[in-house]
Amino acid sequence: MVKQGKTTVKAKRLTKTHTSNTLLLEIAWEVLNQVGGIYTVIRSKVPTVIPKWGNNYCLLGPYMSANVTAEFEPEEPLNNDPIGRAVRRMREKGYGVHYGVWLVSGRPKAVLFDLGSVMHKLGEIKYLLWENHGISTPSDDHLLNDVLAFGELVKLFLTELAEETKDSNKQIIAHFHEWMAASGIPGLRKDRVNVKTIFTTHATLLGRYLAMNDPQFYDHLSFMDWQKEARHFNIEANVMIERAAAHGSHVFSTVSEVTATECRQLLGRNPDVILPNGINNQRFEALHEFQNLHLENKNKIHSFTMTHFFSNYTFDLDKTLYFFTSGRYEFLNKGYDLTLEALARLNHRLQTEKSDVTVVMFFITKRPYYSINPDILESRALLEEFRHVIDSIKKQVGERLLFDAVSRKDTKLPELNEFVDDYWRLRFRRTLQTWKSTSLPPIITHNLHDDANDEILNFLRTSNLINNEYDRVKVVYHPDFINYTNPLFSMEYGQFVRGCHLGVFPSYYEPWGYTPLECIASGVPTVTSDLAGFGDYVQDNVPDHDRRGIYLVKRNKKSFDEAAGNLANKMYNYVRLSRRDRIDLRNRTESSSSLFDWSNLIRYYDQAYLRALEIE
Ligand code: U2F
Ligand code: UDP
Ligand code: G6P
Repeated sequence: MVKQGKTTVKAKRLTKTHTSNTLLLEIAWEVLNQVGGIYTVIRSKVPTVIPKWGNNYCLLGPYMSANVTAEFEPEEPLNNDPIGRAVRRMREKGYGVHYGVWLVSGRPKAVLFDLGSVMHKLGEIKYLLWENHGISTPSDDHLLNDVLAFGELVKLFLTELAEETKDSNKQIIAHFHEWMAASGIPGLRKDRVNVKTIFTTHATLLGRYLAMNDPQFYDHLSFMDWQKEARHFNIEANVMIERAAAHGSHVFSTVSEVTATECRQLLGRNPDVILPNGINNQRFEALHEFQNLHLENKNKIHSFTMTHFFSNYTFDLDKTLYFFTSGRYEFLNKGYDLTLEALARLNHRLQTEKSDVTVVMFFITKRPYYSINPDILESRALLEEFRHVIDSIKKQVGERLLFDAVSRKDTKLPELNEFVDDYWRLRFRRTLQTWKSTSLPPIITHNLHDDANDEILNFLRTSNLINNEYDRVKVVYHPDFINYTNPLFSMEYGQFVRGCHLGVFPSYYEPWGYTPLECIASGVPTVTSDLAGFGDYVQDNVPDHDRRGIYLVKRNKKSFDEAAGNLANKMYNYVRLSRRDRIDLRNRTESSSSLFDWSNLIRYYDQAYLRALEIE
């Protein structure tokens, strides 16, 4: 039995006979081209797909020259492979088609299309889209033009492939991800090309726009007039392509029940299957090492904390907990508003009960900025200076103490201060003097372009959550993603996650959401919400999620105030755990990650493929 969202379906099994008699093509804008989450879906899934489908599996994507050189190994298309023959037929007709291997784990075959090679036909493509499917497209939209070119090339390729296999017993499944890959679906159906089509949407275009602009999105969803709204946001052609793909595909799917509701309302078709997103656990697996990695990376974050706070005031690092949130800057969609409100409440509660715990909350997101705050860079330089001076003093004292010890007549301990030169004493004192600061530790690490209108900053300032010494909750807003080249942490994002104690992702709009899953795989407890696709999946499929350190904030049909209270309580309960409790919890969290590994979740894809194959 397979639990499919809120219903349970009797599962048939995808057998070796199915996979050896079927060519499976997965088509996405993000094949060898990282833009957002779909890249992660495809790439992380490959190692689970290849052992099943082998040479019958192939990815189709647009040829983006900048990415391709490093990750793509061109190969000669072979004549004994129908995919290779279809590539040759396309080339003979003058289309730019690259064939080779994507050099990632699993090494899948990939066919990449040169969009320019079909642009001369753009007028005709647009005319037929209007004539046959009633979709009129503007002429000056470059993205849309690229989407149509890609869709056409995919359609032509699948047509050639169907021609190549027509005398064999091979079937073809073409699995399209997101509207940007799927503009060829209506044409494939109209031309009755012998290909089974699956369309998976990872959000609806309108849903994302509406959720960002309407605080009562879910209440209004069932009354929305899709056409009126699409015109309002000036995305009518895009939405019509999305609808045409949804209605035209043999099997329609999305990534969560949450997005399925949106599909019903805004696309007018109920998804046939839900395809939850998994992870590739192997990429995270640290076996028994993961607790040590937490400590190691937490120490690196401690070093940031000392630099950031200790020139003004100090607190006990051993009683400091690191919370974080991360992702695109969508203040309401990602639940940053709720997180801030809950932090303010947590701060108040911890102050009232005179807690000796400090919570440092990081907001890791992307906003346009001019530079890193120079004061922070100076603190960093001073900390380095301290390290250098202290190392020199240590060395000097060490050498002199050894000399003193071996030449000493008595057994008295010498006065160590005497071993330090005046030069180093003075340098130490000077650094100390410059280090001491009277201004409060900054709440943001960078100088933003639009500091005055930033929603996170405005909240922090109006609620006076500005890193006062007496605050038990401190905030560090880092408006850039974290990586090695980023000087403040000098860590990769994954290491940063491991060093933290709790990931906070109470999204309002989130078709799936990889960030909480990545926390779990790293053994870091995490908060999600019942409005996020992942949270909804957990609610239905993992009844003991609390015990596993996967916390769900109830946002569905709850007021902002209730949800904020709920989140604040969850944070507070975490703060009250002892170190032993935290270690145990991390163990349970980490061991839960197998629930979300592709080896487990691939079964939903199998069901979709079986369903497609059953369609006459
Ligand atoms: C959905 O996530 P997506 O990644 O598809 O969300 P989008 O809004 O379509 O893409 C946003 C990503 O694109 C990036 C940006 C995001 O990572 O940083 N980006 C960019 O790099 N340059 C640009 O000019 C514009 C955008 C969904 F929302 C998630 O909940 C799911 O987890 C995911 C996978 O199913 O699909
Ligand atoms: N991420 C990152 N560096 C950061 C913060 C986030 O690489 O500093 C990545 C994170 O690992 C995750 C992705 O951004 O894979 C966000 O994906 P999610 O599904 O949560 O949201 P989406 O952007 O797709 O809506
Ligand atoms: C890991 C280490 C422990 C350490 C702990 C700190 O579990 O193996 O030795 O005590 O991290 O945990 P904490 O939750 O306090 O950061």
